[in-house]
Amino acid sequence: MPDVTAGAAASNPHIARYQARGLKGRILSGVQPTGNLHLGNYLGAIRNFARLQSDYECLYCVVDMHAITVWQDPAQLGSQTREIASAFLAAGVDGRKHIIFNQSMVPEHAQLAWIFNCVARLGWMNRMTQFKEKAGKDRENVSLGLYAYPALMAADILIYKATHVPVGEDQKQHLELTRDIAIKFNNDYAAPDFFPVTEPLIFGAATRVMSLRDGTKKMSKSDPSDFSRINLTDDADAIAGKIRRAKTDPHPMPETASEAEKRPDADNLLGIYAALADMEKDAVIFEFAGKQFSEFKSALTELAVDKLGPVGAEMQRLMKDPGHVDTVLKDGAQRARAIAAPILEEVYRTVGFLKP
Ligand code: AQP
Repeated sequence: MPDVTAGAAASNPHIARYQARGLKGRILSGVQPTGNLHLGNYLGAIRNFARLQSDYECLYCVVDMHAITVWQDPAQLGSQTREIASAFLAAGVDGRKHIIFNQSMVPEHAQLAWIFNCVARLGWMNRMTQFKEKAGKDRENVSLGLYAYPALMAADILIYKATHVPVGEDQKQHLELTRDIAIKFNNDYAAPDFFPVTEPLIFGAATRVMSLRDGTKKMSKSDPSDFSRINLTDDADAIAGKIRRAKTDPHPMPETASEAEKRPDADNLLGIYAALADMEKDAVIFEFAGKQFSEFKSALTELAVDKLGPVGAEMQRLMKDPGHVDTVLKDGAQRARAIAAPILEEVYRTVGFLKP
């Protein structure tokens, strides 16, 4: 694991506090329970959650309040929430040592989000590319929540004064907004260093996994084609079928990194292979240079089944035991509130709200 915090601690009193305890900081990260959890979510975020837990104090959140910024069937949302919590556990996150919870069980997130709605500027929100992509041409008809989403995300992070957030590349802009909100709050309320200026943790060979049907488009839960993504609950046959049908081009495998970059579908599959095998992409390019895609796809299938099979099987096992997952979430929420409530109290005092 790269020491991405090196150098940051000296200028950041929040990080220094954790260093005194032999840790690198406090992490908060979340995943939306919007169904179809996929390889991108796993490689870009969830797998890293487990890898970071020996160096950081971690809070991992199923962000159900973010999920309802687009319509979610109430009859499905509970099981979708348990699915994400099961993925955290199956990926190896220790729910006793760290905190796994769902966002709506900790009302302090929404309370701080309102204050951040009043700190963030409209101009900042108007620049958010994810909103533009998700709203598309139907802007007038999307929810206000979808527009305000990044302010809630800032609250998710800062209600715990988290110092680091592991995310995929697509969340980088939202993280920058979180930093802007923290800086503006600290300045506006003359509270230097009240909120940390959170550092993103974006690392690995697959920080942006692309669709298997179109190497220029992000792999996403909401893509109507199930063949565009590998779901974490896919069995070996499904994984093999999707990799076999993954879009490629008529040439043999690329021979250099610069050649791969010009061939997005091949580049994406090479990145997935590198991430799953924990190899540098250059080493994978070298290994398969000039070979046929069929040979590479067989090797990728074997690797993907080997690495994802146990995670998917453990998720399925946990999802058959909803009582256990609910206990993990409830216990996590209680421990999360114990951290969040005093921070919100400080915020309210700083803002000038009277106490009840
Ligand atoms: N394709 C991806 N490659 C790498 N990382 C990714 N993440 C998402 N897609 C990729 C990372 O997964 C974490 C959880 O994401 P999320 O579910 O909260 O929201 P999202 O980014 O909106 O995910 P999707 O799959 O793209 O959902 P839809 O289709 O609903 O928009 C984040 O850390 C994210 O970076």
